[in-house]
Amino acid sequence: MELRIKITMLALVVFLGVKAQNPIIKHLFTADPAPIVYNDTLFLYTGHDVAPENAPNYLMRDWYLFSTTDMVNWKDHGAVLSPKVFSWAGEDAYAAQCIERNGKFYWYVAVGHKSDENSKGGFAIGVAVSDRPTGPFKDAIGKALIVNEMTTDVKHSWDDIDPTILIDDDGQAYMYWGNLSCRYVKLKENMIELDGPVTVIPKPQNFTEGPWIYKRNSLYYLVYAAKFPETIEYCTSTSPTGPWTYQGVIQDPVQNSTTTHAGIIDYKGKTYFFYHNGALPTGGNYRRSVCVDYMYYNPDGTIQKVVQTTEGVKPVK
Ligand code: FUB
Repeated sequence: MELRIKITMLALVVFLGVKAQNPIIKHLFTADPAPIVYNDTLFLYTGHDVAPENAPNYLMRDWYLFSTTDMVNWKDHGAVLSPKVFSWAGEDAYAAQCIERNGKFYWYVAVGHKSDENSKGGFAIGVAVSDRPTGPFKDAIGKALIVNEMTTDVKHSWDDIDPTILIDDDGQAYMYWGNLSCRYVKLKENMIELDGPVTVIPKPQNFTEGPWIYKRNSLYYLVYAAKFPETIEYCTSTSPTGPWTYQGVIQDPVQNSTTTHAGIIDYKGKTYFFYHNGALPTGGNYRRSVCVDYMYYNPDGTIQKVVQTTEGVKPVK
């Protein structure tokens, strides 16, 4: 009898162990997920929290890359980019997004700026480039694409963070970003030069930070972290330049972290919603972990509330 109970418990542990996919990265703290699909592989670019337990702020010194072809087995490619690549950058490696254009991979990053002739400091947006999704990446410009002095509608020094990119069907590229103010700018085809003025979007309802832009069935989606503690909410528009219509909440606050950050992608027939929480042992606001759950659209294109699970998603072939 005792043996049978032990076997049953073991089977349960194995069963639960196999099922508990979230957080998907368990051997280090990761944040700010940004997925892309390239050549049938899903590449997941993330931030990396290294703050000690009980630290009062972020400590983020590099960006990581993971990949999968089945949504449950993740390959760790390591810290493939760090602020050291940018001679003008300080140390803070905040949210970023890598996209592919014409066989090159452009990784837009939020990073601290040293005080120099181009900026007095604060957060800036830089671009790294590589011929492969896995790097090596180098500074694509030799200076920041956006510095704090270029945006003056809000006064804090970390308002130029969290870049996200859209390449529209006509080839025009746009970058959106911001903290407490959401802006966009057109990019030239080379992806490393501005192609017009920075435009401040009339504040999307509850906007805090972390925009994620994409187009689906001719509708543009501007998804973002809202309020604080953060939820994920979204607007839609028939144009990349707006006006934006508020559509509601996609994700409620997450376990054990005041921030969350959305990265949305279709892969092998399903839509995946990446985010972070603080659910790992010793995790918290500055020791976060990337998770993934399913996301579903209604027939009219609106998005159903994401159900956050510990099981995560099922393997795909
Ligand atoms: O990871 C640092 C910052 O926290 C990001 O830039 C924000 O989006 C929030 O997740």
